[in-house]
Amino acid sequence: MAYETIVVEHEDHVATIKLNRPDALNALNSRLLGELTQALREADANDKVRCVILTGSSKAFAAGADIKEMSQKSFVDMYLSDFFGSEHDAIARVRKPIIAAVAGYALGGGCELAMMCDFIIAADTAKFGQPEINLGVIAGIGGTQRLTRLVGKAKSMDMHLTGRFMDAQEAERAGLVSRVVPAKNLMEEAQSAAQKIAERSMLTTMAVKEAVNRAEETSLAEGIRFERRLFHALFSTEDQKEGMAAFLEKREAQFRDR
Ligand code: CO8
Repeated sequence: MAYETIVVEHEDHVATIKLNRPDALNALNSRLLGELTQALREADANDKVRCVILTGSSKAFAAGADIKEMSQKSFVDMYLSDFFGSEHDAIARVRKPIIAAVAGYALGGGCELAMMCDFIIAADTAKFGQPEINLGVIAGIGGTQRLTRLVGKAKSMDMHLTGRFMDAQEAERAGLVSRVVPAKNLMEEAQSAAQKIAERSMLTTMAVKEAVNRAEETSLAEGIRFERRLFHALFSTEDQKEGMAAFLEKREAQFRDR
C-alpha cells in the first residue's frame, strides 16, 4: 500500500517504518497516525515480519501531535472523535516487537509514541520531552503514565511540569532508553537488534512481550504467576525442545514457531 506520511521498508524479516513529514518535524496528524496504525497492523499480520523498527529523521523522531491540526478543536470534537484513542489502542495491541530508533526530537506525542514501543535505542542527538504544558494541555496518549513508570515520579513530574527536554545520556541514566549510540550508527544498531530478535522463536518473543508488559499493569505476585504459566506453557512447544537440544548439541537452534 502507498503511504503519504510514512515509508515502509522490509529487509530480511524486519519491517522499518519511517515517519515522513519532514516539513513538520514528523508532527503526528490524523493521516500519519492512521497510516502508522495500518502499517503496524499489516506488519503484525505478515508472517514474514518478525520485528518492527519505528524511526523518524535525523532531526526529529516526532515533535509531537500536530499543533496546527489540534489548535481549533473543541472539547466536543476531541471527546466525540476520541482523539487518537483508537490509534493508541491499535498500536498498544501489536504483538510483534517494536523497536523505536530515535534521533533528534521526541516530544509530546512523539515521546509517547516512542514509549509505546518495546524499547528505545537513542542516537546521541536524541531529545525527549513532554512540553504540552507550554500549550495549555497535558500528554494525551500515555505520557503521564508511561514516563512515570519508566523514570519515576520525580523526573516525570519535572518533565511534565517544566516542559524541559532530556538529552540521550540523561534518558539512558533514567531508564527511558535501553542504549545510546552515535547518531551515524543508529539504524545499523537498531537493525542488528531487530535481526537478533527475528532469529528467535516468535512464540517466545511474543511471550516475553506479554509478560514484561504485564509488569506495568499488575501486582508482583500476579505478574510472577502469569510469567510462570507462560514459562510452563512454552514446554509444550517444539521450539523449546529444539532450543534446549541445540544448546546440548552445541549447534545453532532452528526455530520454526511451533
Ligand atoms: N505540530 C505542528 N507543526 C510542528 C510541530 C508540531 N508539534 N513541531 C514543529 N512543527 C513545524 C513548525 O511549525 C515548523 O513549520 P513551518 O516551517 O511551517 O513554520 C517546522 O515544523 C519546523 O519547526 P521549527 O521551525 O519550530 O524548528 P526548530 O528547530 O526551530 O524547533 C522544536 C524545533 C523545538 C521541536 C519546535 O518545533 C517545537 O517546539 N515544536 C513543538 C513541540 C511541542 O510542543 N510538542 C508537543 C505537541 S502537543 C502533543 O504532542 C500532545 C500529545 C497528546 C496527544 C498525542 C497524539 C499523538
